Amino acid sequence: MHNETEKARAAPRRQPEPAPAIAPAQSAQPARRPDPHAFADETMRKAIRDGLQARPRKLPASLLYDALGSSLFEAITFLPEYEVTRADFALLERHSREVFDALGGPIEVCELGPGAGSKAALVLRQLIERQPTVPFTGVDVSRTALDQCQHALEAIPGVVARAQQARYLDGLAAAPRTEDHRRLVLFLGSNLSNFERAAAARFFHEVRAHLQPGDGFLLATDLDKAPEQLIPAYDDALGVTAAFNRNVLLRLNRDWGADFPLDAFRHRAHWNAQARRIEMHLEAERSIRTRVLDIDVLMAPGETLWTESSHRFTTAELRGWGEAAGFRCAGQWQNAPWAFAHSLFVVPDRFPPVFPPGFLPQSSFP
Ligand code: AVI
Repeated sequence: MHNETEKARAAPRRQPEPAPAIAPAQSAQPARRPDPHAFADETMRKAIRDGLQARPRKLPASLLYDALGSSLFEAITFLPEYEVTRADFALLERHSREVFDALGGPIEVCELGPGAGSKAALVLRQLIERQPTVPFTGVDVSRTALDQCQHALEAIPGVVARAQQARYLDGLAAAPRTEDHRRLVLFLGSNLSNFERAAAARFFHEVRAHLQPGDGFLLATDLDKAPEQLIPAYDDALGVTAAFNRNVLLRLNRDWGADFPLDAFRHRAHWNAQARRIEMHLEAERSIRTRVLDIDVLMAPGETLWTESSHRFTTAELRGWGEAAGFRCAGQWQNAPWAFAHSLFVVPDRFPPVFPPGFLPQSSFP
């Protein structure tokens, strides 16, 4: 469940689920599932068309997250090679109370992309020991994910869980506030990894603009590490990540009228050292000819479709972005040997408003 920035624009972990297929009678057109979110559908159509015509060809990463893709991602989080999720849980287990202490209380929690709610449950079980009730809002574009999350949290006495079906920042703006509570925004699972770096830096400003003095932003991110350690996490022995990646072709065929032969594409995960990211591609093993939307796609053997980027960060880089957005970094906790960090950013009391770069005309600055 994710993703207004690169991830929300391009890679929410779960997209609005399409409605059941309605095949138009006697139509020569392949059946396409109408998307109830027509705007999202139009945005996706444009992204697919533009991406297929770009070089390298690049597809919106949100294509990875239909119902099957989200389930495959869930499976990835259990793979021995993919330590990201376990590191996130371990830090939440160890340091949530220090996060609460740093904020003071009482606290309300708002999670951007809560998935099935298991991380929120871990946090809220600890928070409920300190205050009689905890208001919680989960923000996601997926109704299914929100329902699962709400179900998981209902089991915790004292938690008042609400759902906002929206993109991250819209949902954050709309989430009702509880009087005299400090808001703790959770953005976990290293979802920031799937943003382009510039969008990641911008996201801090965007979140900051929706918070008040005393509020906190807890960000979980995977850190730089040796490619030998990282690549297996994106090219696992069981082939789950390969299936997760190839599911994009399945979606293009089913929902967008393409007929990519799935067996002609190989999953590729490679480390781009300069950009400090893992890139997932689908590499054509033979010549491919298909038509998607209204464009002909001709691929030579070895040519790829770029489906996702997953960036790595340093703690200093994250702190710098947070501080540039007007936060104070109140703590960073790291996991080892799998390098992963939780960073807590707090809006200082009495801090001048900070605007994203370009928000004000240049002449406004001295
Ligand atoms: C959701 N996101 C943080 C995952 C990642 O690690 O970038 C998505 C993923 N892609 C392949 N494996 C997992």
